[in-house]
Amino acid sequence: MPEKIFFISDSHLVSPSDPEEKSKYARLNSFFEMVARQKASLYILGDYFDFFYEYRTVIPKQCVHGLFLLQKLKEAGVIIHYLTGNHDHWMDNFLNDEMGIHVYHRPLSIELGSKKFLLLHGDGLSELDRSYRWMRRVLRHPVNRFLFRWLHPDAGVVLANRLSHASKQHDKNYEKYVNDRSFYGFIEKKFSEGYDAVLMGHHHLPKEEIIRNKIYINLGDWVRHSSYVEWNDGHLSLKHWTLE
Ligand SMILES: [Mn+2]
Repeated sequence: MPEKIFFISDSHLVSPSDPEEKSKYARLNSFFEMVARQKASLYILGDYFDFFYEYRTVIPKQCVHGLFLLQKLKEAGVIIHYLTGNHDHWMDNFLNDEMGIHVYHRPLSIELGSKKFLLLHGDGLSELDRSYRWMRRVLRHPVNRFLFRWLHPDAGVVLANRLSHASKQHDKNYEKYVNDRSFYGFIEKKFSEGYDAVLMGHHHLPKEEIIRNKIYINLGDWVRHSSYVEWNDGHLSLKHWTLE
């Protein structure tokens, strides 16, 4: 049987007690059940959680339900790959070591059939992300990570949720990316380096474009679109999940 693979990005999970989250958890859960039934593999291209921080001993409560969904997938035999996004700068080894999820902190190159695919989250590529680039340096800086670790988690998580909320305001409408082509230079460069397809997320806008016979796909998100990509029988297709 040919290999089946699914790709998703940007579910930005927060606590399921948040009323707006209810439908998202239900949609993801039924999508994951389908992935498990198909015995497929799953690539998550970042920002699965809206906030994730690895304390040495503490898991933020608001991540538990999302981890539980991943654990169910693992137990069903699904191989999960996770590429970190701009909400995952503080992810270390927990998913890898304790849950058997393959975590990558860099763009990932894979081969399917005879095609070469580049997978990445996509943050910082667009000119519209320029102000974010310095923030990324601040967030990733080891001294800041160290300081954050020594805040009591109740204070740290509240602070992080505020920051995340602020960055959401900043990204208020992802529509800003609709006509943005400032990152296409990067994509074209990857095509000339020999990639046949580039898959990324971050823009929260599902999009599929053929450029010189090669494919650029933005996976969209699970906040509004429930969009995903399926690799089946040698073909990539961008689809939308509806509750079963
Ligand atoms: Mn993102």
